[in-house]
Amino acid sequence: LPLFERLERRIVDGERNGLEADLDAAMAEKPPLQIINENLLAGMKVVGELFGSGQMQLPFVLQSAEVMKAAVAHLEPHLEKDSAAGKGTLVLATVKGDVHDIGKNLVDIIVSNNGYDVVNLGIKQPIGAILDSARQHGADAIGMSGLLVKSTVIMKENLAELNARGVAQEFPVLLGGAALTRSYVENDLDELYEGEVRYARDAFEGLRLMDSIME
Ligand code: B1M
Repeated sequence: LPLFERLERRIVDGERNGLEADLDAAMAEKPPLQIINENLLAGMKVVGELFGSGQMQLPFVLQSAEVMKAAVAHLEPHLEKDSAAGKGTLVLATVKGDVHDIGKNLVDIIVSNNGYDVVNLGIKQPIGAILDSARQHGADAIGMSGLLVKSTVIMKENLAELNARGVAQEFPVLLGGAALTRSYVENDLDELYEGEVRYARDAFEGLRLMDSIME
């Protein structure tokens, strides 16, 4: 297979051997961010489709996820970085009950490479822990990621909890993850949150929203 198709295929097949050499060759052709967006994420999309249609079993999905993570880790030091720093602080987590973190970690990379401090709390984070961290770090926004349909319900509960604790005005909330839709966030969730709640389709929209919050 040609190089870029092979990279996509590596994600689908969970094939790690020779990954770094292929990535280095790819970086000679185009910027690392473009490799992530055009080739690696394309592979993850295929994995999602195969898994969703029952043609791929969970252990293989996990292998694909591991190759994806290794690939991003290899590219990360080569990503372009904005020399600005201290633009603001984002506390970021995958919500309670959800282990998916590839998308969240991409948000971390993109936002932190563009001048923000990101406190990445990891996966399965209850709202209490997220709020404690946001207070401790004087966060400018809270970011929650979730990929399960169940997580959209958790996000709703989390927003209600932030309302109840009286911190909604203090913490704008960014939400992202494949189970969400823009209309669910902007219509259903926006209604119930007393502060600002915004949907980010991808890591770049997350960055743009941080920029608009800090304006
Ligand atoms: Co899971 N899984 N999984 N899985 N998995 C999905 C989400 C699923 C849609 C697959 C499917 O059926 N087609 C399905 C959910 C169905 C549903 O809820 N209705 C599913 C399921 C069912 C499950 C399990 C329940 C399976 C099981 O155990 N029987 C289980 C859940 C465990 C749990 O969470 N409690 C499970 C487990 C796993 C693995 C561990 C094997 C692995 C995750 C490994 C890891 O993350 N470390 C995994 C994977 C890899 C997937 C798919 C295939 C790929 C997800 C991914 O990494 N995509 C996924 C299929 C899919 O999403 N269609 C699937 C790439 C990533 C870059 O995209 O995270 O969407 P994403 O992030 C995007 C944007 O959404 C956005 O930016 C990113 C791009 O720039 N974004 C944000 C994300 N968060 C953001 C936050 C922001 C802003 C933007 O601001 C705060």
